[in-house]
Amino acid sequence: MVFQEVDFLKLGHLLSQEERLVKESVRAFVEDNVIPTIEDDYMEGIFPVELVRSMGQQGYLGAQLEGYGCAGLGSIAHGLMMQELERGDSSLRSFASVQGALVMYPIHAFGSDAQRDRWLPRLQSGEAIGCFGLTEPDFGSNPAGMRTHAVKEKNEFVLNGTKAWITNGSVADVALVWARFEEGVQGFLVEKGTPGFTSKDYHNKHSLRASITSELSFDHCRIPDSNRLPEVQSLKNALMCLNQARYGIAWGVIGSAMTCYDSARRWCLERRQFAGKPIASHQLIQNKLAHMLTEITKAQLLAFRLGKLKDSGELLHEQISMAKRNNVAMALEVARMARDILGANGIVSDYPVWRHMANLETVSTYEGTHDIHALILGESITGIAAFE
Ligand code: TGC
Ligand code: FAD
Repeated sequence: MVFQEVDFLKLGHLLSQEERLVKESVRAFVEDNVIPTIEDDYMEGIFPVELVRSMGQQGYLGAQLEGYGCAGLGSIAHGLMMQELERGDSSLRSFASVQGALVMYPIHAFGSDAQRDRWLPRLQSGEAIGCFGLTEPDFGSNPAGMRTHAVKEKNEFVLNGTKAWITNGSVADVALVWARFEEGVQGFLVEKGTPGFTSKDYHNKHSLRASITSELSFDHCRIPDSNRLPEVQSLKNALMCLNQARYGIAWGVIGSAMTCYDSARRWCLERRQFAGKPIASHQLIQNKLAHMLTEITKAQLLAFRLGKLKDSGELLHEQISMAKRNNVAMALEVARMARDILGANGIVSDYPVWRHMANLETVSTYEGTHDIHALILGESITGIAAFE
């Protein structure tokens, strides 16, 4: 079944030729390589790792960066890429977010020339996989409390601690691990096979089932000085990485919402109840469709404006918080409404709705929960931090 574009305000008219091409080519990639198999992968709890190299070849990894083989896309094109990947499944957008925004971006921005030369081309092509370890079992929303720490011994750092809920953890060739060192927080590149570095996957997830999530442990791992990101000053550098990923999420979830809305619209035109009329003929159903389309359209406007601000260098992290918070909540609401409209069929894997709905529960929690983003906005409005 061919997906019908959701563009009520004709925002497509505002796109450049390059932006349109990016959207169409990622959409075709997802239609051909993801949609036919993703329900099975999801049900079996498998990340389609074979897609990583193709995503690299297509230029989807670190596409917002310049050099090292990266596509150097503008922010709107990059956002549309995330939208189309997430229309397939949040696991693909998540993979691209972690690789591009949380691993390649910090190496690009805060790494040494040697680190950039060693890792960026391989991460861009998908030859290597990265992961980002910030969260710990006891410190999620408040990473500043982290216990993972590094101690300097001659030309090495000795790293100890545990990171929790790490996307790509067990398949990563390199883990960017944030650890307390003396007064500040530093970022370390911990390579696969480093003695004392182990990982264990979570196998009991009801959400993001087509994604790998792992716990990472560091037991007296010896990390050479050359694997510390030299330009990192503090935890603020880790928060800067989150901005890049949250931007991608604000766009990505529009893809999930679009496909749920499209499934519901088609379904209610076909499904007949009471006097043989399609359920689409009832006002209550139409009210739901009107609400879904309006909320998707508002989210598109928000994402579009965010992209323009990002390109002009004016984007504030509070603005990203507003868009991440609003757009994920919008997508979750649209997915739940679509689930309702499909009735019993809303819970089976013949339709993409339940999978997106369950994925979006994670997306609402990771990269700053819905309420943490409210507090970030609250601090921006009042000047008072209400986290403690
Ligand atoms: P706070 O005292 O508020 O700030 C310290 C300094 O950092 C600045 N800052 C930021 N700068 C850039 N970008 C941001 N997003 C920033 N947020 C804060 C701030 O202005 C200050 O600067 P300065 O110059 O005054 O020193 O720091 P805090 O430790 O109290 O943190 C506040 C809080 C709660 C907002 C922060 O900890 C937070 O964002 N918590 C949420 C944690 C989170 O989002 N974790 C995500 C883990 S990674 C993940 O989930 C990957 S999922 C996979 C995928 O993306 O697909
Ligand atoms: P908590 O911080 O314990 O929050 C629990 C609840 O309390 C939430 O509702 C929250 O809003 C609320 N709360 C917390 N503090 C306050 C407060 N001050 N005021 C009011 N309410 C509050 N992390 C990584 O570092 N790298 C990854 O690759 C990664 N991938 C992930 C993949 C998946 C599938 C999942 C589920 C998570 C992933 N995470 C990752 C972790 C994610 O970032 C954290 O789950 C998230 O930051 C929230 O932390 P927490 O789960 O510990 O919840």
